[in-house]
Amino acid sequence: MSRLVHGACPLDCPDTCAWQVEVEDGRALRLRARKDHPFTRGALCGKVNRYLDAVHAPDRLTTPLRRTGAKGDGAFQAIDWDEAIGLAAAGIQAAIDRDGPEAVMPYYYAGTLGQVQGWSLGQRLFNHLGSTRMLGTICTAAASAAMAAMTGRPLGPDPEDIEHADLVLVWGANLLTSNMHQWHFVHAAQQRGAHLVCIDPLPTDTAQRCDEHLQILPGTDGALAMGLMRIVLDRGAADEDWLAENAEGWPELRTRLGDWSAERAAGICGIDVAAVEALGARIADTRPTAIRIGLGLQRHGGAGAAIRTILALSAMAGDYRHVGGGGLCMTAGRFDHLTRDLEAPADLPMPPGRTINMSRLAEALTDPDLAPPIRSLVVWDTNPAATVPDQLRARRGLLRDDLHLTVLEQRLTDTALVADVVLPATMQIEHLDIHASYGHHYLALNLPAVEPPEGCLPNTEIFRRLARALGLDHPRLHDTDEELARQFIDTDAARARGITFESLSETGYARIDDVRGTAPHAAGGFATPSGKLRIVCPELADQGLDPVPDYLPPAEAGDPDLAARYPLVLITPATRFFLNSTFNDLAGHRAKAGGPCVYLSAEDAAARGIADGDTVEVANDRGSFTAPAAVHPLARPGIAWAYKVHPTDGIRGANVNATTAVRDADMGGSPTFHDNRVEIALATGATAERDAQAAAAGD
Ligand SMILES: Nc1nc2c(c(=O)[nH]1)N[C@H]1C(S)=C(S)[C@@H](COP(=O)(O)OP(=O)(O)OC[C@H]3O[C@@H](n4cnc5c(=O)[nH]c(N)nc54)[C@H](O)[C@@H]3O)O[C@H]1N2
Ligand SMILES: Nc1nc2c(c(=O)[nH]1)N[C@H]1C(S)=C(S)[C@@H](COP(=O)(O)OP(=O)(O)OC[C@H]3O[C@@H](n4cnc5c(=O)[nH]c(N)nc54)[C@H](O)[C@@H]3O)O[C@H]1N2
Ligand code: SF4
Ligand SMILES: [Mo]
Repeated sequence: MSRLVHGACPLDCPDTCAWQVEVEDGRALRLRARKDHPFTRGALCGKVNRYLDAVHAPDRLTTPLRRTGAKGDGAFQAIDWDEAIGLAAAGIQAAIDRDGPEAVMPYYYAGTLGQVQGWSLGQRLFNHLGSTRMLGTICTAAASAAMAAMTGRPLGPDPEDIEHADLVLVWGANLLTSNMHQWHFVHAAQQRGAHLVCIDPLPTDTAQRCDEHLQILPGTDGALAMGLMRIVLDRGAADEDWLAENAEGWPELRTRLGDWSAERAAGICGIDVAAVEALGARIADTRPTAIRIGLGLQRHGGAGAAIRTILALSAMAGDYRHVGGGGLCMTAGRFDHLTRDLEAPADLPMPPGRTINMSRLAEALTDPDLAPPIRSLVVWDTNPAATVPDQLRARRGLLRDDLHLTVLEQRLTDTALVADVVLPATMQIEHLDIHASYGHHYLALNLPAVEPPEGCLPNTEIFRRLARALGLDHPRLHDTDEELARQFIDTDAARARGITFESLSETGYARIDDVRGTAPHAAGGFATPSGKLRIVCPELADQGLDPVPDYLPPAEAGDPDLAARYPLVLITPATRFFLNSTFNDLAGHRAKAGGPCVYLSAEDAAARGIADGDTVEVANDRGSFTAPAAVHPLARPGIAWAYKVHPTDGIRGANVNATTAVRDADMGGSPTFHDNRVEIALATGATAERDAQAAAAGD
């Protein structure tokens, strides 16, 4: 007889799907998406349908490893857990003894979004040591900072209510790939007659399904938003009453719009004036308009400014008055009242430590002037050797002989391959966790469904053992997984809604609020001191930023001098069958994703003598990678793209991040992955290869 165990998808995806694991005789047979979950709606995505392939993969890490050869040789020896924990602790202690606790740095991200396995005991341990703190910027920092300034926390309409909008702008988001369950609600609006507009430099599958596609130049979103606002204003459609009551700083923005016109916006965005005018008129006339803001548009130099202008557009058009109207980027702020931070409990002593921006890892590991240098890096839930900007420099840093690297992993990733000690971690169906979401309003509990393979431990147990080995016995470093999950929802608001560990064990998931079907910001309700939306943010002047929302050009994409040397902007967005680098070494996922590939327009290909399928080199001053070229009929000249993050097949290989820059956007210390200039040329030998193929075909 099989049984069903409640769980949730752990991946870094806004959808946080609820599933049940079908278990028989201690073995997981199947994952079933919850049909009754209003966001999951009975379907997992193509990647996670095959999650059990990863759980059962024969090459999964199931024993701790220690490096035996030179760094990066990839030669390891299996060891037992006592020795492994001893080696990891010795690496940390040696760094502390030599240069103090700041010579130790934890490095983690959202390999799992689970609060217990991802965001609890590891952070507590390093906070308690007084180590270097990591600024977690790699994904959403610019958007988060822009929203912190304007709305206090990420808030907006309920993503399910977008079905009530009559005009939907899908702005810098490839929903069908990276937020596929949101599409249901956008499509429902379309079926009701709503007009869908995709704003994206690339001809994505989502763009093809919308009614209209504005294929703007990368990093010019702020200009488009300013132009659209000017049109709405000129048509007398600014919602002066809502703005007077629920926003701060509209008069300053109204004045600023005097500098803008449809022509100016169209010129900067590289699109027809008529398209800007038509969309402006449509927005002026359509309530509610919803804007689903993706994270792709904030991987540029002017990212924070762009997000601010888009939120200002929703505000001035009066969309927050209406059910389903207004700008929505992330839902994280909805969980604040109901959940607690597990990383820094009040009763745990935490000596101060310096902070290093995770997106600048390549620099931090190779900067000869960094004092103290990082001598011990402990990595969990992330694969920086593949996913950080300036990958080749980061890898040089990771290979430093005087750096001790401990990696907690499920698989032998690019980062694990260069580690001194590898500690095998459990997977989602084997451990306990609890999940909030950044794309909807439901909590989910993930109960262990099966025993882990012998040799794998949950991250939390690894950190408990590491604390013990370092002689640290504070009780907050030794809370059990269940205690941690209970602490996360130990709030009056959760209790008031009847949400407890016990209730979640019964139901698997729970709705956190009653926002659905309401207009939560009709009368303000933002997480700012006044509850109003802050259009003008005077304190930003201290950071050299404009307090009034306005267009800020991208860094490389908008640099004409650099364009002379590197004429193509390379965008590196999400692909359907990997999640960042997760799953990229599994045969089934690789087969579906196809190999790495660089897309470019026919015009750009012809100008370089490149034919479809030719091996090309994509290069700039930072580095290069090679891949087959694919000529795309809808690609815009001047813009190329390659999906993140294909495997490099060994530690010497390069992926798209060999070309991306260590550079902060305007806000939040955010990286600028899509703001990247390159040149593309036939790879050495590619012409010979093509001739040989032609000759063979002719034989
Ligand atoms: N299948 C799959 N799903 C994923 C992921 C994955 O790797 N694979 N990754 C997950 C993670 S970590 C995240 S953060 C999210 C990311 O998901 P998204 O928010 O969708 O972010 P991206 O994939 O970076 O880019 C989305 C779109 O923004 C466009 N874009 C790039 N530059 C600009 C610009 O200047 N302006 C505009 N308007 N558009 C621009 C890109 O062309 C792309 O189509 O998805 C999550 N979901
Ligand atoms: N060029 C380019 N680069 C990008 C981006 C881009 O758009 N373009 N996007 C950026 C973005 S948005 C993000 S979020 C980052 C993400 O980059 P990463 O944080 O490196 O994400 P993943 O590649 O998914 O790696 C997560 C790792 O966590 C491991 N893991 C999962 N669960 C557990 C667990 O329970 N325990 C342990 N110990 N390990 C676990 C997985 O096996 C996997 O190897 O990449 C960034 N890199
Ligand atoms: S990756 Fe996203 S869409 Fe796929 S199952 Fe997980 S939460 Fe759902
Ligand atoms: Mo991300």
